[in-house]
Amino acid sequence: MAPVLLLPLLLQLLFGRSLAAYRPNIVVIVGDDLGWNDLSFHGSDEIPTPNIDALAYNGAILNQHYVQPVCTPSRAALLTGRYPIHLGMQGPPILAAEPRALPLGHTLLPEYLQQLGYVTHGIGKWHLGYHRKEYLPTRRGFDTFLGYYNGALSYYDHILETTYPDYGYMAGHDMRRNESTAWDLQGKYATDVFTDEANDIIRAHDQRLPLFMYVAHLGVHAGNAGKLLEAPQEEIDKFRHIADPNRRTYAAMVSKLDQSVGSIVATLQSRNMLESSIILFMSDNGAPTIGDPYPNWGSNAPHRGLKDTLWEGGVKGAALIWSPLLNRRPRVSFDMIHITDWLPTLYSAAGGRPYDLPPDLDGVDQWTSLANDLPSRRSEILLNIDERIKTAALRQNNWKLVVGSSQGGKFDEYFGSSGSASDPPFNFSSVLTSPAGRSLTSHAARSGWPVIGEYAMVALRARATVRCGPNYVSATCDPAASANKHCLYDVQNDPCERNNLADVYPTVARALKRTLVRYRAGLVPQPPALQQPSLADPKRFGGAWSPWADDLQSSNLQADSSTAPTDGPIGSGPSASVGPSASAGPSTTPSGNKPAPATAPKPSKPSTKPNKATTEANKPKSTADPLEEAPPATEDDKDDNEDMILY
Ligand SMILES: [Ca+2]
Repeated sequence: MAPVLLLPLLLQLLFGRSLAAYRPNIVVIVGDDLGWNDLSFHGSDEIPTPNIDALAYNGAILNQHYVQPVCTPSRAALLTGRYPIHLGMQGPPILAAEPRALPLGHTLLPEYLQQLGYVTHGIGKWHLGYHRKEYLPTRRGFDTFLGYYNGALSYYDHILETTYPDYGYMAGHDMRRNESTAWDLQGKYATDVFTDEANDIIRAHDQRLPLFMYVAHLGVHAGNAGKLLEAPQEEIDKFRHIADPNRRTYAAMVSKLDQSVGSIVATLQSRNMLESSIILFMSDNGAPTIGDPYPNWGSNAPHRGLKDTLWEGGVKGAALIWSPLLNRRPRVSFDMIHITDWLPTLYSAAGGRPYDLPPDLDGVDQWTSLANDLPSRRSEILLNIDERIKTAALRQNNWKLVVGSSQGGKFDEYFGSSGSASDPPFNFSSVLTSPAGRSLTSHAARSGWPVIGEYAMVALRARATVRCGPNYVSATCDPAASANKHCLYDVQNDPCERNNLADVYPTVARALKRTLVRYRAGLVPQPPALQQPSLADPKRFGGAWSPWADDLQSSNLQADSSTAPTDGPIGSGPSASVGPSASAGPSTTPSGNKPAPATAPKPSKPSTKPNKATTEANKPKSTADPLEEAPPATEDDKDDNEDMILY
């Protein structure tokens, strides 16, 4: 940390000015497994989120923001600016006893911001590997860290439990202050732990330096079996209008997350730091409404699918951005953004020079587009390719191709609460009187921005609410069962993925498939899913999950369990988890060392031309038949089966 902090101080001495004067504070808040329909600015009255809504209604609601289908790949994409297929991290989340991590050799977002003089703080979930100390957040760009290394834990006792069939039950504490175990925080609700840490950091921040704070909440991920959902009883009692007791507790967890956002915004305002801040809020993937072992009763309605699927319910992540640096706000943006874009976008917003970043990043600098409401610089997003479970999806302009199906298709339907007529009607004045609302109103009054009133909020909310549109096709497409194993949707006009147009527009389907095949050529295979419960067992480390492989050579990392735990995360089931005998190709090592460069050519960078399709998304929906909007056939339409093999 010391050499990094010396640079800005040296610059201050040389130029006699504060770096913070031209580098905005950046606060990224991530909700875990938070459903699309569980934020009230998307239209549901069931769970009011007035603080998050206040940011949304005063900033830009990002309604075409795509993430990865599960935790680890999303976080890897966020911090590297690279598609997980280029990291070998396109598969399931990292398990507690698995010697796997985000490969070294990639500069992470906090490291880039350190280079620009930022003080960097990581709070909450890491989930990018910890079996060796070199993979810890404190070794990868964060000056401080308060949080946990694994994917989930119980909210009060901060314990993660897991059971391996060949080994048995394991449990350990997983809360760290920097690299020390934070036993003193046991018993305190995790969302409050992270909120208090964020507020303490803001209060103590030296405003001569720019601040980067990554708040990766546990909320609203499920905890351990037997106490999946936990919230303070007084919070649960606010949601008596919700009949399902699990959904009621989930609502309280969302509410605690919302209050955390409000508290952080208010603390920034109390120190007059909002004026120079960017606040980005997102969910890392869709909610796992059902399923084992971590269902949370969240809702992605009206979208199809849920966490761990490539349907919109899994990968269209709720998101918003607020900043005085956005010149056109409030607004609802329908421009395509992918989670990989945030690294170059925030680096650019921080005053970094785009050409200082690696030219082969998958993320696109969207800062100018965001700040000035210009069309997205993207017309294409690779949503994922998982070569093990044989799934893939691509978004290109208004089209989306879905290939294969995860979890045997059991999450391919429509799940989750749509809200209910019996819910109390949404109270817009609660947005204005929330801590975030009051802070933003105060900030607006001081800086000359108009204060957003209830009438404007009603209009923004209506615009941000997804409506499924007409149903043209009677049969639901099942990509695992259909003859050509893919489904094609015009998601701009059919956001609920009900009308499979693959047979109507085979030309379009082939073109998207061809693009997927080109991406597939550059895929870094997933490393073997080793499991080492006997080495990782917290009993060896005083009861805390801790790095366990520092004394081992990579060649000695051998699986001592042939199967994944019985309570592994979604995506770690038999179809996604293999023993060491399953070769993952020669280019990666089980210790997570940097993969060898892929020799296959990468697909072209996303187009930087203005995206007509997404520009037009800002206009009212056309009632015209979307079937008439397909591009004309080309020479490429001649099928070329030998070139269309994905797996
Ligand atoms: Ca997640």
